[in-house]
Amino acid sequence: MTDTSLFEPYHLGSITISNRIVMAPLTRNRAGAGLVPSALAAEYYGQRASAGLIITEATQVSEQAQGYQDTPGLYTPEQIAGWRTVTDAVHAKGGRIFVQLWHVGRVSHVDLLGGKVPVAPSAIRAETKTFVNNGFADVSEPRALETEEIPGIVESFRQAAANAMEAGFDGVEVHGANGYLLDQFLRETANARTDGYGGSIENRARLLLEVTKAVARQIGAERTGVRLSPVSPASGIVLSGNEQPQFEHVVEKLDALGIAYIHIVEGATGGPRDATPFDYAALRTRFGRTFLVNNGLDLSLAELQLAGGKADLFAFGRMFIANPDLVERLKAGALLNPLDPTTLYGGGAKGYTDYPALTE
Ligand code: 8OZ
Repeated sequence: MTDTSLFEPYHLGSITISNRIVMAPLTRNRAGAGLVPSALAAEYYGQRASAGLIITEATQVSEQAQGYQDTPGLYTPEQIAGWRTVTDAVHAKGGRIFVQLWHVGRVSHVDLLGGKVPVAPSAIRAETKTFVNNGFADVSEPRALETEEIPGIVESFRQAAANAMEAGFDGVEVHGANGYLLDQFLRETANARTDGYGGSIENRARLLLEVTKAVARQIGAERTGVRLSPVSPASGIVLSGNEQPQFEHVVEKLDALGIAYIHIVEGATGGPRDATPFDYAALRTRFGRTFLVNNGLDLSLAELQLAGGKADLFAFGRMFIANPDLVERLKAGALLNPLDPTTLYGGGAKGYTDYPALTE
């Protein structure tokens, strides 16, 4: 046991963050025309700059990568400029911010893709819905990516990582979780490929590792993190029972790439932490640098995990939506604002930038 505090600085890669509390990536569906983050986004993230680290909402690496209405991108000059206003707002208040880079794969709809069909490891539709045309709809039937198309996917992540540096981000988190493209490749239930990207633990991990390597080469391994959700059924993922060896392999290989952190969603994303047994300590022992955990944490659980050496950093999601000054509130033992679930996705300032801080 150690007596380290959540509220003291921590060295993450080559930066120092002011505490061990991280704002988790949170989709809010409020991007403006051209899928550019709005002025409100700069205000929203700036309000939350006392987090040790902010990880942005999932952000598309290309047009093909979009799966929901009004989620931002990082592949046009306008999007880069929009994100620059966000990173400036956070840095002006002494905060640090990584962008989460995202390709949704099969979790999309033809109406979001200019009539094109979503791409996936295999032509297996997910039993899940997306948000499109101002309502929920079943995701479209996907098509399997040709082997020749895979380098283009890797390149889109590399280019978006380069764009992230231009936009002033401190680093990049590769979204390998929650049933999106890279996670789809990891799963036997979504990936039936017979080329080098399917058919074995090593092959299913290949795309995630190629993407991470390309991002790390572009911006530095010390600025690169990866998010994983080993046993989450998010976005229609069907578990196979073989998650333990699959994810142990992934983490060993990520460790060898020298990246700054892995970010583990424990249990079902936004749901129970322990519905499916999984040995997270076996991932921690395979990774030499920062271990960031998330899902349904509160202050006492985070303190317990820190004291027990189970993780280094702790990401809070819903609590950060409702409490811009979450770090100060946790430190003071203050009451927390309740979350308004009706304003999570889409809309404007209401439920976005109007949650009060303690001092207001
Ligand atoms: C909620 C709604 C839409 C997308 C994830 C990017 O689960 C998401 C997401 C969450 O990682």
